[in-house]
Amino acid sequence: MTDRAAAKAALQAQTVETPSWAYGNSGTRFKVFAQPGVPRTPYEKLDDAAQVHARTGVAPTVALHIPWDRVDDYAALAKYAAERGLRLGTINSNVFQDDDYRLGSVCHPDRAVRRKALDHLLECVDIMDATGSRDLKLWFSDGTNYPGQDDIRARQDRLAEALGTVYERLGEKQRMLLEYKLFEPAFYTTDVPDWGTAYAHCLRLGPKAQVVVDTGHHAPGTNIEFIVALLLREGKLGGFDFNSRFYADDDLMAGAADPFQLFRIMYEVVRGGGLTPDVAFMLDQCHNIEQKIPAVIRSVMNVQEATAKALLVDGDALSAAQRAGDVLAANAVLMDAYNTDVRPLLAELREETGLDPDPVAAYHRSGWQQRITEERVGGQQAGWGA
Ligand code: AOS
Ligand code: ZN
Ligand code: ZN
Repeated sequence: MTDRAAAKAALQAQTVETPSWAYGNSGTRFKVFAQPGVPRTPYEKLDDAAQVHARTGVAPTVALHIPWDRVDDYAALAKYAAERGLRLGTINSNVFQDDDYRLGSVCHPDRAVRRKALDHLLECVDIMDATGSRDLKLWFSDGTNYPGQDDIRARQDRLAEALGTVYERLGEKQRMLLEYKLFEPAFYTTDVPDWGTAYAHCLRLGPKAQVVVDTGHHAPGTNIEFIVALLLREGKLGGFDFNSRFYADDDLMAGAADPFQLFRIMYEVVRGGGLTPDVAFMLDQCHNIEQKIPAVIRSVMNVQEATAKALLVDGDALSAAQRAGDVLAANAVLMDAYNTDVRPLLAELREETGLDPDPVAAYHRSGWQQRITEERVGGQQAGWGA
């Protein structure tokens, strides 16, 4: 038997962090399509994020990206967020957009470039102190394009040294989340290409180092839910960057390309006791051709729907079928939950908490899109096209 009330309570407690860069203009390497009304400052990105939270009720934190969201006074930015019912979330570092990083950042063969990258990462921790952020997200574009270009083992040593220095700088309640990615922009070797590499570094570093799973960063066909189950079992799953992929790191809306995969991932989260604040549920997406705010709202709803279905899996029936070796019955229990229409349950939950049952329609009725289109002229590019 499944417990609807317990499922609703768990859904109410789950929060989804939205990324500041999803609100800005973005594109591919071929073209950035400017949209009317996009934010011109980090403050305006928070205004848009507040719309997502107002409609969904479960998106109270916003991930920042340094330097794209650089401001003079981070405490003032945090106060501005608080006035809108938001908090500043994960700080995303950037050691990939300067010319100096052509051969890498913390793995670069030149000590001076490594130092520059490390200084940026340490500055990000200073910013976390000012914003009250818990997590530093580290994604490195480091790698090589040609066999022999650099020494694979030496690069791992350089990476370990930099990570160790950042780890030592973390405060008592701060964490570092190490993100892996199979390829891109490097095409031969990537210095943190997979969960195993990230896990090995995090294990050596200690409990404040955790792995983050970006759902778009695997080879086609990879069983992501297995990785999730394993990391949770080892106490090393720090969070997710949710997005959808059809081909590579597409950064499309979470739950759009493969909602069944998202359900399977969320089932392992629920099964592994990962529906807690210790696991950060973040979006890492770009909305290049669709309207941004409703796309973020839709993505948050897609994560909620996958979570709701995972919570509705009849655990007793499933383990009975598994113990009996009844393959078809066990599969049927999982599929029954996946095939349940959870939209009425979520609509009910929203109404109970004073929200409109249809967040996207409520957003369109709110007049916010017309207002920003009129008021904001010359909106910003998110930073880069990924
Ligand atoms: C890059 O491919 C990664 O997904 C990063 O997580 C992310 O897009 C970046 O950190 C945004 O700043
Ligand atoms: Zn990511
Ligand atoms: Zn990515």
